[in-house]
Amino acid sequence: MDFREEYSKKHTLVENAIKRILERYNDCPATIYEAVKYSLFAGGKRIRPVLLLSAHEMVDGDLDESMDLACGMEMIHTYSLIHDDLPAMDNDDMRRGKPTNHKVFGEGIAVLAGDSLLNMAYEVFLENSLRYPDKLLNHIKAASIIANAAGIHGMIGGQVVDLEMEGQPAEPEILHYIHTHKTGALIEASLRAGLALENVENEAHTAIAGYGKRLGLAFQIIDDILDVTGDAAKMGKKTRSDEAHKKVTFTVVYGLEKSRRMAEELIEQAVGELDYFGKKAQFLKEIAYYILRRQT
Ligand code: GRG
Repeated sequence: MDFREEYSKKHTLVENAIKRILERYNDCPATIYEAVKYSLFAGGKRIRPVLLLSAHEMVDGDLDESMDLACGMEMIHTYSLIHDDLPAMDNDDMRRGKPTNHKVFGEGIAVLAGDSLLNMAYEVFLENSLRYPDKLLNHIKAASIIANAAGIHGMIGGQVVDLEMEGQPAEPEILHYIHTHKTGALIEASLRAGLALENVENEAHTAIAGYGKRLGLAFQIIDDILDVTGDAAKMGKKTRSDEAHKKVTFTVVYGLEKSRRMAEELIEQAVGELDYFGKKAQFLKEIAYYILRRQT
């Protein structure tokens, strides 16, 4: 199977699984159901769930077992985007080519839609773990990796520093902290959680974390580059938004060319980390190159 086919197959599996999970909530108040559904199905790339499933598959895991974790990860990601777009944060009107959640449903409902998605993720993790009593510890470990990465030691910590640093002089160390936490943490956690579901050697955990850290940072460097050079129509949101918010970014600190080179180097190193897994790592290696050439 070629890369596109494989990605699209996993994307569809995630799409269908999220739909099935959401149906369990269709008896809740209609407004919040619609608000949650609107952002969950606004056309995301589903990169984090695809990474989680692929890491699990690489160590011979059964995708039925990791699917709910993958969907929960996408719910956490979607919540973060809804909240990030709010007037109190980045105040963005468009996301994925559509009006942002608060533009359609109002700020109060958008806050609650984000909260609902975050809560839903942990409901899904806990319910799923009960289906695997023999592997309860693996499931708790995987959920705990994700919870940690989404919290103040991870994404929220990065977002706080990102907000605080707006308009401040760009220091490389702070930039690194923001990017590895705000964006990198969930990407790395997706991969580590996929592995945590199976009992693998310590070297495997080290290799996947090495891959995930580099991939996550490269993902955000590419995001910084696309914010300057990307096509707003293709991306479905305003470009040059970092400049407007006076954000600390790689392109500000290192310039476009050096940022691109740094992303390329990180991707090569990330791919190298996967050699540990031999041929089974082929798809994750290809995802790394996909991230490097992404236009959206
Ligand atoms: C509000 C707690 C909280 C955190 C927000 C994720 C985030 C932290 C802010 C988003 C700001 C942003 C656009 C960062 C760039 C990297 C990023 C997360 C891009 C969006 O992810 P993609 O490209 O989006 O995977 P899709 O739409 O494909 O799901």
